[in-house]
Amino acid sequence: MRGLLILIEGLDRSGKSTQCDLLQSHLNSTTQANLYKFPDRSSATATGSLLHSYLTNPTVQLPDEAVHLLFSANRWERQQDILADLTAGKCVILDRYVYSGISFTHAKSLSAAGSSGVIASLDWCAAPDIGLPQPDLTIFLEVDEDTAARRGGYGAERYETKEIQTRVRQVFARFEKLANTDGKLQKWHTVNAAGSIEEVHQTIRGIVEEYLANETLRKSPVD
Ligand code: T5A
Ligand code: NA
Repeated sequence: MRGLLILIEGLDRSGKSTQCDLLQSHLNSTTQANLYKFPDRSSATATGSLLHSYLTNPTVQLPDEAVHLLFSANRWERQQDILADLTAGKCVILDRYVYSGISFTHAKSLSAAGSSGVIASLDWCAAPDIGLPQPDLTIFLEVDEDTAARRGGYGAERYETKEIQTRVRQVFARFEKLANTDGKLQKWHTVNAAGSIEEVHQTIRGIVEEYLANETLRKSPVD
């Protein structure tokens, strides 16, 4: 049986990476689990270092459309590895994925930070990711803006402004609404991430265990 593809999404500083690490350790005690973090800034990708400079250095200028395609390309660079892991029966945890890609570009195009003056529609934003492996479940970590802003390191990167974060939050809310009405969308679980690290971990474990125990919740085949 192929492995479970688990996506952890959320706003900046909602605790995604912390929770991905904890979930990976937990799953590794009984099965094999690999973690992919997007953007993948490592040398495993050709696009990672460019995206890292763009995010951390305000003097790096790139058209918004080009940046969007780079984020998608960065996921495509790991597509074969993800598929190989799943086929080998390993669980795969994704730290951000296509929903971050869509939300940030769309939100930015509506905000003062947008450089091109053209609104990037949700359909345009989603198009380059069509064909990537689809998660069996998405866990969305929700945290209010003030709590997120109090957590370490906030404000250091390009998109960590209140205007963009507020708009990103609105786009994510649309995904949640869609997930409840559109059978095509992967299962979406919103988790309150304002609790302690351990509380959030236990909630995530509960959701994932249900998918691991119930084969019918797993999409098949990977497409
Ligand atoms: N982006 C990304 C796009 O525009 N398009 C795309 O396609 C993709 C994939 C970088 C930016 O790229 C954009 C979105 C982003 O703006 P990133 O590399 O994921 O994306 O960003 P990071 O800075 O690594 O991660 P985040 O800011 O999103 O943080 P996390 O992973 O949500 O939070 P984490 O776990 O690192 O925790 C942050 C701090 O909070 C503490 C942690 O110890 C840490 O100090 N913390 C808690 N404190 C109290 N209670 C809890 N429950 C806590 N959980 C964590
Ligand atoms: Na992170």
